[in-house]
Amino acid sequence: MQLYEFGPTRSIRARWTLQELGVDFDAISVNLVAGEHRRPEFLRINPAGKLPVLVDGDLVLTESVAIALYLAEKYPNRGLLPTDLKQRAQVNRWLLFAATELEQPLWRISRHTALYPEGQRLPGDVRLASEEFKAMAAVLDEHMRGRQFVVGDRVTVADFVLAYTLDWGNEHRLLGDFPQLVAYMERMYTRPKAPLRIAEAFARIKR
Ligand SMILES: N[C@@H](CCC(=O)N[C@@H](CS)C(=O)NCC(=O)O)C(=O)O
Repeated sequence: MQLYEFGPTRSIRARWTLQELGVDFDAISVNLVAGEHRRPEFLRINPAGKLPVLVDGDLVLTESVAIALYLAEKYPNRGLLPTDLKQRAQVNRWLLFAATELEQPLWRISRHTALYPEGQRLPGDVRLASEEFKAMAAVLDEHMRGRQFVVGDRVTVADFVLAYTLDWGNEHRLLGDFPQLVAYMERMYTRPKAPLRIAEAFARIKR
């Protein structure tokens, strides 16, 4: 398997799952800062020009959450997905919650604080998105009361996706009201196979 990735990005969700599964893979770094994702050879792999991409034989898979799910399903005996249908539905629920309710406001904040050209950034949208993120973080915070993992009593792929997404929120200093979420995220990142935190991965970028 090959993982096309770039350190501090959503690639972390795929790398985390691969590392927890203990699966061998070739890591191919595509430097977004240097614009390598717009080169024709990468666009042939993902015409959207985005990371991560997993290649497994003839399967070329984009979308970080789909990659994490595919990997967990490919190795069912590693137990990263519940076998019970209702628990599995809850895993899907939290994966989608991460990718829509939590991530979308974070993506807007990242774009309007760092990615868009300065003249096109909208501080008003950063304020709105911050409030929207916090309202949804409060829902997860309440859910996590007394829990170690987001679904059931063992780790699932939803924990990796959520922990990375919370780290992203932490980068934007949005977790201040949620010490329980900070504790959950930090607990997940102390797992022996956890990837680098976003800040650490950023610090390692070769510019
Ligand atoms: N929904 C996609 C989003 C992928 C995405 O936007 N990746 C970013 C890095 S986190 C990227 O490659 N950006 C390059 C660009 O948009 O030009 C996923 O979860 O994989």
